[in-house]
Amino acid sequence: MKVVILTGAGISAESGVATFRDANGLWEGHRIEDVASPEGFRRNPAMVHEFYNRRRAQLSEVEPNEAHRALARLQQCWGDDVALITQNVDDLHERAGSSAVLHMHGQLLRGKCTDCDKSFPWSGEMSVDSVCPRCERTGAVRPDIVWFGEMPYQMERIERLLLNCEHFIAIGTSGVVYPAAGLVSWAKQRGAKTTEINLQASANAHQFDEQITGPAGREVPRWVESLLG
Ligand code: BV8
Repeated sequence: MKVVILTGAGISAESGVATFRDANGLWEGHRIEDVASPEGFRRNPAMVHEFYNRRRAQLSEVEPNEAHRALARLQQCWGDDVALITQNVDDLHERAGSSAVLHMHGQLLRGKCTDCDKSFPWSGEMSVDSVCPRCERTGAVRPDIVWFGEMPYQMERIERLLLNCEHFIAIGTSGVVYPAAGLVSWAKQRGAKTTEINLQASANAHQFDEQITGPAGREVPRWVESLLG
């Protein structure tokens, strides 16, 4: 049974991490396009660094919830038959015990250098004066996050996973951002069963065979128990 899981901000909501929708397109008073785009970063790098520094710092104040832990259990029981793709940039899946998490939109706890193009772990503050740990250039370090207009990570790997996927499940995502929101139709084309767990129907709910409505913290453990028996 090949299961491919895609998670979004809704799986971390009960851990206290703000979702994009709740922010109504405004995170901490900033427009999304000003803080999550290369143009926004070019225009005002200090503001974008501050925005990500606050979110990176918040990671130490939040904990994984029962939904993250249930997916880690499923991975432990079914091994490589389960693939976990996330749009989230937090580390809650890893801290719940998940492995091989595919962060298609990057990670808060990583930086990358616009000069040498290397990516590296980064846990503290980042600024326009940060030094690249690989090439030692100053002022070329940015969050290793996929911004709007940038190519998501690991798309070839994700396409291969969907080729022989038997069950695709989307958890806590509004289904408005592509190509992530398009994964369900790739899975359907390959004959996979498609399930969505969400508080409410997402923008692409019509593409799912099964809709499980409710908070991820309650519904994901139930779904995992239904698989593990
Ligand atoms: C690309 C990192 C091309 C940033 C993110 C016009 C039409 C279609 C597409 C486009 C278009 N114009 C531009 C595009 C492309 C664009 C796009 O799709 N735009 C949308 C807005 C129209 N996409 C891109 O730019 C992507 N790149 O296309 O590149 C390309 C090709 C070749 C070469 C170069 C480039 C890149 C997109 C990635 C952007 N980065 N994140 C950061 O985090 O700081 S996106 C970000 O928002 C997330 O990662 C996620 O992907 C997305 C949406 O967030 P969700 O996770 O879905 O969360 P949201 O808040 O929206 O929803 C929460 C859901 O949870 C809700 O449904 C809610 O009901 C539910 N929920 C809440 N609480 C709970 C719950 N469910 C269960 N339990 C709960 N307790």
